[in-house]
Amino acid sequence: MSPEITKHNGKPQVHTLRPLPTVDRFTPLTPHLAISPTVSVVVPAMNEAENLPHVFATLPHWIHEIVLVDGNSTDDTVAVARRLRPNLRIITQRGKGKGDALRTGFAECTGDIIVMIDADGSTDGREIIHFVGALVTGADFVKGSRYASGGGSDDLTLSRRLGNSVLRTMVNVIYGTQYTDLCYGYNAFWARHLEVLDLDCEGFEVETLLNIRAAKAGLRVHEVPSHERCRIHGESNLRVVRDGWRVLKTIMREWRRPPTQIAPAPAAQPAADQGAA
Ligand SMILES: Nc1nc2c(ncn2[C@@H]2O[C@H](COP(=O)(O)OP(=O)(O)O)[C@@H](O)[C@H]2O)c(=O)[nH]1
Ligand SMILES: [Mg+2]
Repeated sequence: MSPEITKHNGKPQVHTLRPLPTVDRFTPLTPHLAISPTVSVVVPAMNEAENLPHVFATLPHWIHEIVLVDGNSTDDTVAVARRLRPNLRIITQRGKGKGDALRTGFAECTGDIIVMIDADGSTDGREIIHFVGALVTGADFVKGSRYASGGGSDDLTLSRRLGNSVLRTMVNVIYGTQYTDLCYGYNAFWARHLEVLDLDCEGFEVETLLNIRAAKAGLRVHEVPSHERCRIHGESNLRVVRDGWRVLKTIMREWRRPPTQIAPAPAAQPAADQGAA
């Protein structure tokens, strides 16, 4: 490999360029973009039988696997899911809550990238490519944001908007982040970061915990605009006061907890790989 010569403080520096790892398989996402990592989508679902056909219809064909974590649904969630996608992996959650469901689902994923998406029709699978695009171009963790330019929500009530705004400001001040959104269920990350994210929560505080742990671990967090629609059928399981209180407790508890160290990055990061050894 020929050396690259650059100048630092006027003195020539000789670097040997590190070769890119050979990749033997690419999945085309669009006529212009193909990627080598595989993508798992985790869908927590509790009584979402009526919504699943809409949700699955938006998922791109190039996804490697869908992991549906059923919260002991009393409707036909499992049967509908199986009928729609016979290859889908269904896991029945042992514990309770969305956080517990996601933790269970993440542990079962075999893909390189994990995307979390809701089963109520509020999150659009056609946006997954934006999350994956940000990850393959250098991000460690990608947050969907309803407040970023181009994002939005049809589903945020005034109390949720206020709560999210106060809690997000607290996180930004305490953890030095610049998040525009906090409690949003559409996020994606490299599976290799599961260890530092170290999920250990039960309920709707799960997104807050992921966002805080990603920041504390020094992960490169990007936001992509996302549009949240209203849930199509059924009612939200979230209770503003109960779950807002859980989020607040999580923010304070994490403040005292020592940061989790980032694992050394493997050679899949384009920015690092193009650099000098
Ligand atoms: N497996 C499982 N999924 C859950 C649980 N609670 C909520 N969910 C799912 O998490 C997603 C978001 O929940 P939702 O009630 O819509 O809350 P909201 O989006 O904050 O209003 C939906 O897909 C729910 O089916 C649970 O205890 N277990
Ligand atoms: Mg919802």
